[in-house]
Amino acid sequence: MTNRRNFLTGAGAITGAVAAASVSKVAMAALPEPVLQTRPDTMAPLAPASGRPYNPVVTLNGWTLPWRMNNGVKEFHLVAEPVVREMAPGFKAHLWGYNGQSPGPTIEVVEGDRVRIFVTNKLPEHTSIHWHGQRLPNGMDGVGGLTQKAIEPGKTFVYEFVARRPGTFMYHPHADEMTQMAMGMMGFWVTHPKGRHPLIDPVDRDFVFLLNAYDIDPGAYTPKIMTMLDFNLWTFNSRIFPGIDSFNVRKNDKVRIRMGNLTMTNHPIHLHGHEFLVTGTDGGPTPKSTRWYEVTTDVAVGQMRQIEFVADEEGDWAFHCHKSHHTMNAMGHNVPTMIGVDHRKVVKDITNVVPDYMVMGERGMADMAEMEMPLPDNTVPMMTGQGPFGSVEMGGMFTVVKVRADQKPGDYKNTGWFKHPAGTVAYELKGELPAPARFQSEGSGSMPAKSRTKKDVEVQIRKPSGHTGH
Ligand SMILES: [Cu+2]
Repeated sequence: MTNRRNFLTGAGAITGAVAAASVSKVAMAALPEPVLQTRPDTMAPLAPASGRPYNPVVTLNGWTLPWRMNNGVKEFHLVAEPVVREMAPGFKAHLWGYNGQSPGPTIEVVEGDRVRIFVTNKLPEHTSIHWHGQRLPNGMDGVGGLTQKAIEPGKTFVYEFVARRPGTFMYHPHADEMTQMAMGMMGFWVTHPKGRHPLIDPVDRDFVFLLNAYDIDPGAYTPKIMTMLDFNLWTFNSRIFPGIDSFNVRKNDKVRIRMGNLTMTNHPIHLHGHEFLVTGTDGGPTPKSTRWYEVTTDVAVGQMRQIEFVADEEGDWAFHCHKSHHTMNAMGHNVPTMIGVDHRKVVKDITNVVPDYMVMGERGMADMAEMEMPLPDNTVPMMTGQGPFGSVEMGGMFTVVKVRADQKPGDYKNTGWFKHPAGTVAYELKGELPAPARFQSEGSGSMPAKSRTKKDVEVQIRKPSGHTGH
């Protein structure tokens, strides 16, 4: 993680070039300088330099957009443009986004703030921005064709409204939406309450990220935009495990995690080791009477959820989508299940024809994580990630909440793997196994058939389909 000073210094050099390329010098004077980010790291929270105070959020593998105050109005400048996003070390994607990254920067304001957002279009086609969940004048809602003219390439539009409702929001185009969202155009928005709010508790750490998905063939750089369901990269903020940073918190911190779903399927998000409450949606904070403890919450398409918990158990706690295919990276989907199939007899025949033939998945797919298979450039293994005890065998929508007693308040640094106290790790049993106690009812069912035969049924495995057995 870098500090704010570093990233502003780094962004400064790029800013000039963008400004010159996008708008004239005269027009520029009226616009706040666009701030760009070229790195995919989780940036330190951006403490408000002007306007009313609040406790800033931390964007997972992202950053918050600085603003300038102009006669009491908070002015932001978003630049819609092609970007290169590192999705994981060794894997870069050519996406579209805002201000150098996909997703775009998080926008943070305070309830009651008047906000003016300049949107410059540097894409090869027109765009618009819809401010998902906000109360605003209809003409500021950002639906191309319906509430405004689309923003043509090279043009800058201005959106202006008062952030009336505190809560968790997002922004995304409402013009050629399928293409532009498949390419990564989206961002997070948080409106902080203007004072103590009966339904919004102060927290020690407040994290945000978007659930998104891409279809990029192994070795390719650009997403396939026509894909509707069969995506192969399931991402938190356009990052895949092991490229997603951990949530680093101090023991007993009250933690809030806000997430929004801009994929085309639902994601049951699961936290290990703690129970949480869903304290808000994109409709605002939830009434207290509707809150109950859970360890998984489903985030449906186009929804936002904010969860809260007290991180009172030290350790490295998995945090992931519970759809097991969403914790995998790019893979071929047409792989037959080979578990339990004895390949020994056929392997010899096949290797006569295909010398490099390799038997996969005979004992499950875990071998895939360790196999040093040749991969094309610019991709990552299907399941990977080295933990302190071996491969984590994960990908996609997976990260870790690291709860540490010695994490300093306000410090978001990753301090490495948890050191488990002696005697608290699952261990291998050495010595003789006790005889298993069994019930006598195996296979009987709740209502045994009248004339059940004792004969074993033989099952033949015939896969892949299209092949006939012998
Ligand atoms: Cu999922």
